[in-house]
Amino acid sequence: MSNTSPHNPPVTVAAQPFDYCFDVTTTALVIIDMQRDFIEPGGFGESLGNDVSLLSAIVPACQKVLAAWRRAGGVVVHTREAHEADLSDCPPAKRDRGNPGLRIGDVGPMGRILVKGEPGNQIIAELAPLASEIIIDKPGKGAFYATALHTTLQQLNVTHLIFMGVTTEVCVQTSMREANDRGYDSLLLVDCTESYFPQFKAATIAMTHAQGGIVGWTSTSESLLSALTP
Ligand code: C5J
Repeated sequence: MSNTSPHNPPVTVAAQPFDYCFDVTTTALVIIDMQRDFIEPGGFGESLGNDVSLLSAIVPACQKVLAAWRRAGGVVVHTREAHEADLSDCPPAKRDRGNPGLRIGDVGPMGRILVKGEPGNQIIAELAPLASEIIIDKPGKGAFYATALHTTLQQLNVTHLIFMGVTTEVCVQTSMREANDRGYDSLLLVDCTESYFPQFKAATIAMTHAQGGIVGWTSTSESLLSALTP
């Protein structure tokens, strides 16, 4: 894919393993699964036995990046891990695995776990999508599996993706790998993604930019913000 359009000044972000260059008009900010189910008590994340307070710490940095990206006029994509009410798109193995306190589709404090339209399935208020922004409901961990994301991005001539969201080693990493295989150049903002397991986050960041950026690039919100407003 081409790196920059000849009509727009490229933006260069200090990143690992080397600078990440993009053009705002061909780049989307992709915010993975910042939904109440993962960030707030009573949702899917907590039902699996996780400490959800770890994840809410990234919200202020995500807000700053989202505000700057909106000012720059870039495409914004929000994803939600979300199943149909009849769970027809939820493989039994996904629902049955482990021993969660609440399974996908069960009724919890924020409605049915990981089901479309339920209160817990909404993006947190701090990062609420604007009407003009793209929302992708995804039945899998990856944002490209069984969704219109790739087609939508192709229609918008998007070639570069900047990732934020949760959890780093599950839905974020899976989506970045899917993007990589489809030819996108992806950047992960390390202070705008979080895991319930710090060691998994660290490993994901390392394996993303290893081997010359085998999956993509990593950087910080500060580096992106200073590159957007030189
Ligand atoms: C998980 C996600 N962790 N959004 N989902 O099950 O990463």
